[in-house]
Amino acid sequence: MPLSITKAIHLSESCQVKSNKTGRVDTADLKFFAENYLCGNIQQKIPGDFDGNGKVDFVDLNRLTNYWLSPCVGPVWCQGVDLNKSGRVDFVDFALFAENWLKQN
Ligand SMILES: [Ca+2]
Ligand SMILES: [Ca+2]
Repeated sequence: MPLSITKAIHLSESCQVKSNKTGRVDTADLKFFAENYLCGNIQQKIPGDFDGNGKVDFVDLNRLTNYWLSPCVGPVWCQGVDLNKSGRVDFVDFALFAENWLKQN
C-alpha cells in the first residue's frame, strides 16, 4: 500500500524536515521523503545514541539540540530524542542523554 499523504506529512513533522511547500507534492518533496524514510526506527542500544552508530557523542547532541523543546508524537518521538516519550524534548531527556555521554558499545 502506498504511503498516504497524511502519513508522509506526519513523518515529515516528526522528523522536523519540511517540504518545499509549493502547494503540491512533486519530485522535490521526494528528496526529503527519501532522506527521512524510516527515520526514528533506529534501535538505540545505548539511550541517547540517536543515530545508532554505537556511541553517544556530539552528533547525537546535535540532534537533541535540533529538537530542543519540540513537541513529539509516537511512534517516531522526534527521531528517538524524546527518550521518555513525554511528548516534548526537555531537561528530562537531556538528563537521560547525559547519563550515557561518550558511552560506546
Ligand atoms: Ca551516536
Ligand atoms: Ca521527553
